[in-house]
Amino acid sequence: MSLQRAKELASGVPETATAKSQSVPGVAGRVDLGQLRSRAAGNVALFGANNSPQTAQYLDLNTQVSATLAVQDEQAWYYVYVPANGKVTAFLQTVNNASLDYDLYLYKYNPADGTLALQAYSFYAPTHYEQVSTPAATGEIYFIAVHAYQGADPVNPYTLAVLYSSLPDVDEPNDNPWQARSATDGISASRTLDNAFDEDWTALTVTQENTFVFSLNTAATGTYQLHLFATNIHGTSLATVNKNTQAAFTLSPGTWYVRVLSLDTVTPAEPYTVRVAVAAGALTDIKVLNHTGVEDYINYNPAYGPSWRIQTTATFKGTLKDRYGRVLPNTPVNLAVYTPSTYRKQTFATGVSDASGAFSIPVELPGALGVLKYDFVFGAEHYDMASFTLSAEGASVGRHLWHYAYTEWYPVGL
Ligand SMILES: [Ca+2]
Ligand SMILES: [Ca+2]
Ligand SMILES: [Ca+2]
Repeated sequence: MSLQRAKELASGVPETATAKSQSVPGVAGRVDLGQLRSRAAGNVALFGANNSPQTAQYLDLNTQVSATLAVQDEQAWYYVYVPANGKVTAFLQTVNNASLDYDLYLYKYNPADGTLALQAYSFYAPTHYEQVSTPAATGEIYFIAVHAYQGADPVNPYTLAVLYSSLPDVDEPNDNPWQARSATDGISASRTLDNAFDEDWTALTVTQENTFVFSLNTAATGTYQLHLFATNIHGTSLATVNKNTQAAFTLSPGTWYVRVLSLDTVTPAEPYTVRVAVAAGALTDIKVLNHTGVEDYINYNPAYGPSWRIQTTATFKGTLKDRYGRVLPNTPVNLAVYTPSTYRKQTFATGVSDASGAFSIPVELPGALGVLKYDFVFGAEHYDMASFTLSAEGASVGRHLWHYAYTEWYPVGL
């Protein structure tokens, strides 16, 4: 297929994301598929324009067609046959003219009674492409309507492409803002881009202002991107997050839109994960418990200041809060403990904060060598310098540790 989509749009005029107030074009009467098939096999010119469901033009999946709409409110109808379970995507490259507004509709055909049921619509502003999709099963028939909502151009054509893909993810259909999945105060999803046109939209409701960390991770080789929109879904996104990176944005209460797509190729079998989560402002009340009987918060060396004494089995505890000091539940916390004097320089562990923002991460550490010693009257405690880092959603805290090895007791004099 040669059709290229303009995924990176020029700056648009701000528009709102609310659906237009126009009513969906009426579907007059029922469709007799037998008549449609004879029409497809015969001379199309005999039957006039395909401006109603009853005169819809058959399209093979994974093909495209270019045609014109001559007058405002005219419709052009097409239908496709689904050979196997999967997804049908319709993509409309509209006429590039700011005074024209074409829209796109997708209907499911009911063979029992010949009626059409609306599955999806796409109502972008002028000059923006339109796109809809639907999960589809073997043998089903879908109808597609192109509608000249405002203006028409009898000379310059639109181009309609209809694609079939076999591996849609479970959150489909979500190819446009009107088909978006809903989420509140965060997104955590694993999805795929099942064809090069696939867009995965989420409508994110933010109930209170906060800073959110956005990330998009995938092993797919294409140029996968996450785009953030406010109400202007028609123009340039407010922000872009490239795959395998993260960024933080402060969002006010209201509805935001998150779109994931690829600028070039997709790997349908390779999932991506999209995550939007409240950014951590601080990790507080940190303490390190030690289960081997050396638990203490002491000062072996005034040059470093006091810290925890650990041995081989320890638990790191604390509380995660957002930038406003509100506890941050259900958030992954990563622990790294550095023991450079031992055979294993780094030990990693993870936990998740509970409903109170509290986390508790147990970790097994290598035994210390005891290259340093802290003298007291009757002996010396041998230890190594160690350190840790706790991090979560953009915040981190770290400190040195005393990695206890053993106690050497001096001979008691007579
Ligand atoms: Ca439109
Ligand atoms: Ca998808
Ligand atoms: Ca999608």
